Amino acid sequence: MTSTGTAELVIVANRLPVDRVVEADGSLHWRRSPGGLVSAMEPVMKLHGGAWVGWPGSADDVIEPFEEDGLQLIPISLSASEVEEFYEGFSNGTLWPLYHDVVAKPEFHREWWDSYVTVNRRFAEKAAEVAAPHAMVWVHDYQLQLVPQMLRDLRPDLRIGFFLHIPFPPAELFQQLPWRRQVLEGLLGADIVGFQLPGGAQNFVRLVRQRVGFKTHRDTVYLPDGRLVRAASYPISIDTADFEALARSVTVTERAAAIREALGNPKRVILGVDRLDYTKGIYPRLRAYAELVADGVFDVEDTVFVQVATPSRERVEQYRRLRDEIDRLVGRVNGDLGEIGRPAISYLHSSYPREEMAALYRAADIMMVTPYRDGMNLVAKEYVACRYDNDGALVLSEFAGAAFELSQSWLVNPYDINGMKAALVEAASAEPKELTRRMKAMRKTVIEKDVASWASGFLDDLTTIRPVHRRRVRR
Ligand code: ADQ
Repeated sequence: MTSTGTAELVIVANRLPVDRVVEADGSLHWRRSPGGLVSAMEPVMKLHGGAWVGWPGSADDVIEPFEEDGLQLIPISLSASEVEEFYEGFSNGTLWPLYHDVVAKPEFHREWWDSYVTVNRRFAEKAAEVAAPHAMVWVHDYQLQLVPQMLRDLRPDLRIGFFLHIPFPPAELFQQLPWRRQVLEGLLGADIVGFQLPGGAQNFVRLVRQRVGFKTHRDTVYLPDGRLVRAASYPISIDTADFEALARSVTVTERAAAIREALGNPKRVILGVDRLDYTKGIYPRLRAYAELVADGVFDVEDTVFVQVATPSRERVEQYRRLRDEIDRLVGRVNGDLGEIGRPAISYLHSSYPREEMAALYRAADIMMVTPYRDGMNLVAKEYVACRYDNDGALVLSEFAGAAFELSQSWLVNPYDINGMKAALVEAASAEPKELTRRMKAMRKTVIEKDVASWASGFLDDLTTIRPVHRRRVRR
C-alpha cells in the first residue's frame, strides 16, 4: 500500500465540478458547475470529508489542491498534447463514437491510446494519494476506464466503484477496439461497474466472458483471485424537486410567457435542446418538422420550432462538420418556409443558466428528444420535471436510455422520418386528457427516482457489496 490520505470518499471524474471565471478586473475565481451530479454528491461529500479529483478544463494548468464551498478539489494537469490525444482524440474521437453505435466512424490511433494510458495513470495515482485507508472511490465515465485497475494495484484496500454515463456497446461493436482487453481489465478493477441500462451491464459481462475468459453468472464476474465484480444498472436522474421549484417560480413563469410572446404567441411551440453532437439526432428531427410545414400539416404562423444547440468539442473535425450541416439545413428551411418576422426554426447556439432552461421547458408544448443513441438524456427528464400541470408532450427516441423509464412518451425511431412526423402530429393533436395521463405517469417516475436516490443507490451498494467470495474459482 502506498502512503494514504484522509478522504473517506473520493470522486474521480474527467472534469472538476467547478469552472474558472475571470472577472473584468482580471481576478480569478471558481464557480460551481450547474450539473446535477455535483448537487447530488455534495451532501455525501461533506458528510464523508470527500475529495474530487479532476481536470480544471484548460491545458497546462498546474493548480494546487483547493477548497471551494466545502468541497476539497484536487486538480489534475493535462498538457496541450494530452488534451489533443487523450481528451479530443481517444476519449472523443475513438470511444465516444464507438460506444454510440458507430454513428460516426471511430478513429484508432496508437499515440492516442498511449496518452489515454498515461493520463489514466495520473488520475489513479492522485486518487491513491488522497484516499483514506479503506475509503470509497467512485470513478466516472469513459475517459477513465483504466483507473479502477490501476488504482486497485496501488491501493488494494479501497472499495472502488465505476459508473459509465454513456452506453456500453454490444460485443459486435466493442470488438473493433484494438485495446478491448485492456479496457475490460481496467474496468474489472472496480467492485461495482455501473451502467445506465441493464443492457449495458449484460454487454459488459458477456464481453468479459468472451474476451477475458473469466467465469460469470448473471451480473457477477468471478475473478481467479477470489474477488467478485458486480455489473448492474443505475439509471441516472436529475434534481427533480429543484427543477420543479424553478419552473414554478414567478421569474421563470414570466420569462416563459415572454418567450412565447417573442415567438409571436403561436398555437404551438416545439423545442429541442442538445449539446451540438452528432449522436443527438438534431438533423432528422428538424427535417421531420420542416416536411410537416412543407406538406401543409403545420403552418409557421401557428407552429414554430425552437432548437437550442450548444456547440461542443469544436476542435474535433466531425463536430465542426455537423455544425455546418445543421447551419445549412436551418438556413434552407427558414429560407424556403419562413415568413418575415416568422422563421420556421429559431436556432440558438447559446448556453443558458438553469432558469432560462426551465423557462424554455415551460414555454414548449412539445419537447423533441431524438438521439440516435444516448446513455440517458437528462433533457427529457428536466422537461418532465418542469411540467407540474401534467401538460406538454414528450417525443422521445427509443434509443435514449430515458426511454426505458419514460415509456409513456411518444416513442420514435430517429432513423424513421415518416414515423417521427406521425408521432409529432399525434402529439400535436392529442386530447388534454391523453397528455395528462402520459405526463402524470412520467412525472411519478422522475419524482420517485431523482439524482439523490441514484447516487445513494450506487454508494449503498458499494458499501454493502461483499468483494470476495468464499471459494476461489479456478479458471
Ligand atoms: P450529455 O450528452 O451532455 O450527457 P444530457 O444528458 O442531455 O447529455 O445532459 C445535458 C445537460 O446539459 C442537461 O442537464 C441540459 O439541461 C444541459 N444543457 C443542454 N443544453 C444546454 C444549454 N444550451 N444551456 C445550458 N444547459 C444546457 C452525458 C450522456 C447522457 C447522460 C448524461 C448524464 O451523454 O446520456 O444522460 O451524461 O449521465
